[in-house]
Amino acid sequence: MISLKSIYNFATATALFKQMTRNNVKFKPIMRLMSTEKKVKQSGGLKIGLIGITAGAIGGTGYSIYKLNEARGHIINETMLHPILKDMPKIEPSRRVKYPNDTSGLKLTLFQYQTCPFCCKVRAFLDYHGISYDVVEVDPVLRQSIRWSEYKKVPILVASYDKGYQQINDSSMIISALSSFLIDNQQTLSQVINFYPSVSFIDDDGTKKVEIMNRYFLMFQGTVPANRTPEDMAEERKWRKWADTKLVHSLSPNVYRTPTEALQAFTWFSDVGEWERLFPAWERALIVYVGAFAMWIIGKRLKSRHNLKDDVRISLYEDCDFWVRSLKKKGTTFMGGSEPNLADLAVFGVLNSIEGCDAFQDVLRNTKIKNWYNKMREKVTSHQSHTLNNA
Ligand SMILES: N[C@@H](CCC(=O)N[C@@H](CS)C(=O)NCC(=O)O)C(=O)O
Repeated sequence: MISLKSIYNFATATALFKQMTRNNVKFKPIMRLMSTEKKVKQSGGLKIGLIGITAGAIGGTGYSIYKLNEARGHIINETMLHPILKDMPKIEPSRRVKYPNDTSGLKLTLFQYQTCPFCCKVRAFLDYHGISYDVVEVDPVLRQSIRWSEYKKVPILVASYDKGYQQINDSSMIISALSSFLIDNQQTLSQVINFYPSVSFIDDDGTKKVEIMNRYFLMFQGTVPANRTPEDMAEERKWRKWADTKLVHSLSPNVYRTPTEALQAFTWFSDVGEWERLFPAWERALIVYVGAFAMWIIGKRLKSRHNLKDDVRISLYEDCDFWVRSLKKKGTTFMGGSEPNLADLAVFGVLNSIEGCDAFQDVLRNTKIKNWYNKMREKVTSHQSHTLNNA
């Protein structure tokens, strides 16, 4: 599931428009008023001219200063992106996932949407390694349960440790930081976080973007695990990035391809996210119906933004086949060899987020991914407390 902020904006814009029409706000008279203002009598031409030049000079200087400052302000060090919280946000978990063999020593709370591909990646990682965690299911439209956070996307992970509560944002960063911490436990979690500085910048389209440096890198202060080589770690990073920047973009246009499919997807999101138990009926109905409608519209825009084929299913099949072909070329069951690595878990997590949608059944029927996917499912759901320690 993709940014439901857009749904919220869409809903707000619709409400605003309705209110304006209800209040009889008329657009034509406003335009007429603007044109009559232009007809101000041209008396005292010289005086007006001088005022104009002065105002222009002041305005121009101000604008130049603003532009210069803006250029300098393009890169901002976001030191507070992963803050240490003094208190745990006071929100009851929606459910607790407990693995009896968990030896990580971590106490984690995951703020998530059950079917967000980025959240599914994090859960695939935690479940595969048998690391226990609490879940707070966030309402994707109102998002009250992450109001305490300046970062407004999910997943957000809060890890409790001796000095407080470490907030970690961004799925890939969460996975890299936890892996690094668990493999090389000479370092504290906060020390690990320092390896992932963030910068923000204003993108060409004027929006603020945040880039987390090194987010696909594992960081070791002590020894590098004996079973890893620089080449296999580079390959793992490459596929993790592919899952985030390529595969994930095929999902929305496929899942929300028609109004019926969009509604079917949201009905499934509601079931697995337990929206009926967690949210009031009106809120659930708002998310399902407004969400399905808005995402059906937005899905079309995403299709052209990410250059998907006219028949969007083909793009999704091609991505899945590309992954399977690469595995075949490697000649191993998983990208990680005989056991999944972070690349397998990322691709699995992304696809797992649409498991209840028609698009996923079509993928199983029309590509060769089923064999790998089912093996991954078995690995992830067996929670065997795979040790991450440096062996
Ligand atoms: N790079 C982030 C992306 C997270 C993301 O975009 N999450 C979506 C949900 S699938 C979200 O929270 N969107 C809300 C918004 O954009 O305001 C990650 O990997 O965690």
